[in-house]
Amino acid sequence: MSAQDRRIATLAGHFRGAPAGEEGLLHAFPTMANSQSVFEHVQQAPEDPILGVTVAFNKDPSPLKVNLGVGAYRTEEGKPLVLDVVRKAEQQLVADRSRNKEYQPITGIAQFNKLSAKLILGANSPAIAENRVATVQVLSGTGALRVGAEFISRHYAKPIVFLPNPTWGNHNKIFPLGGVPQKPYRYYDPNTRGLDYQGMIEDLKAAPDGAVILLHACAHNPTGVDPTEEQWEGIRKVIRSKQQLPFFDCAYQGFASGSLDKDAYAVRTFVADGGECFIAQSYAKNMGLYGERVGALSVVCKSAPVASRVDSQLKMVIRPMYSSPPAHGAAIAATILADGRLFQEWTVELKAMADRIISMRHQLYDALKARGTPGDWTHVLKQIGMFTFTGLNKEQVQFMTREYHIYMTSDGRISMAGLSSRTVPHLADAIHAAVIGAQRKA
Ligand code: PLA
Repeated sequence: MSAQDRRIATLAGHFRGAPAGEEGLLHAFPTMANSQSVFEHVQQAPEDPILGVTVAFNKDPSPLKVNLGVGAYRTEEGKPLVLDVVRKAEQQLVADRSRNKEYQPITGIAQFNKLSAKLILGANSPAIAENRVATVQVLSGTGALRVGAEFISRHYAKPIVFLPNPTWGNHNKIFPLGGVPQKPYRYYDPNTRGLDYQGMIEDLKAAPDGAVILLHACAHNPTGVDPTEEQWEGIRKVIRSKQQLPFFDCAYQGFASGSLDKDAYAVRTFVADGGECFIAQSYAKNMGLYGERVGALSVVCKSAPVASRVDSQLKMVIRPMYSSPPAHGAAIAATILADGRLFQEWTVELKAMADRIISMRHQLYDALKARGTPGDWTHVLKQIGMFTFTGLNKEQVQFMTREYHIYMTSDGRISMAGLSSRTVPHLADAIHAAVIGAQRKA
């Protein structure tokens, strides 16, 4: 028998079935077809409170449906927007035959990192000039928070984070999973629909020295309520006097006021005092690069040698997590940030998005006034950024979804960026009916 014949004979033996005695043993393996799954006990998880709204929206066949759940910008025609400047940058990249698809360094595109730090800290930032900012490219804002949390849990003496109440629903999952337990601090006052400044200051004072304090750099999500410049100054003084560590989540730079510099105010005043901080930046909203996952994490340190060591340890967090970040989206952002003309074009398109959102605020406010909807709706005008925190409760939200096919998060948050002149009257009708209905019940 040749070697090949022997192998064929052995194979044929396998087809005839295992020799007696081994059969019982095979049945004992739980992965066999007739046994139960080893995952039988796994419970159906609930949909995500924000992204699950889109899942429900997609299933609704009604032509009236409007998705005001996720914070994603839409045009007046209700369509997703790819900025012209992004298309231009993308074309440049595609035309450049010298580009390849090699792995990126663990911390991403060096030029993107440099320009991201400059964007948030300002062109004349002494911290940048002194080389004491460690910036790494990460998977959008979420990735920045997750990498930052894990770094803090490994290297920071007080790994506990205080989050505003309420806050973006993913914060209180990201930090504990990254090894940093969380606690709330008072932020929003439902009675005034404004900032509970006194409560916030008291809670920061009561928080342990050295604790990490998460701050929304601008356009607080979900409330749309930001501190004034004087209030930021008071917050900064408390945080610095207690040697707490500010962690800025900056997901909406340019989307609050329409100006990139104005929206960086809070971060820049904290950096100007010479103290340290973390900054998570996302290009999802301001460049409309949502699905490209483009973001940066910066750690502003006291000295260049510390920043360099921090950078080396950020690599130790990233490498076993996802090895290195994707190239395409960050290359688009870097192309825009590096080219004066493209940068200028970007600021114009960004301002147009911010302005359209502000005009939606006015249209919604006017539509509610015109209907005589009970209540004070000035918060629709006053709140800042992508969202209005309407004050509608869970039942009212369910009613609006059921009767009007308007989709929003159950906390009453609506994405103003998802509205258009065409859909405002429909939303105003729905809010009006929900408010009147609740009054009748009461
Ligand atoms: N931080 C805040 C405050 C956010 O609102 C969001 C996104 C992120 C970070 C993360 O964004 P990124 O990872 O896409 O850069 N919040 C959205 C989307 C817009 C979401 O929930 O994922 C929202 O609808 O709240």
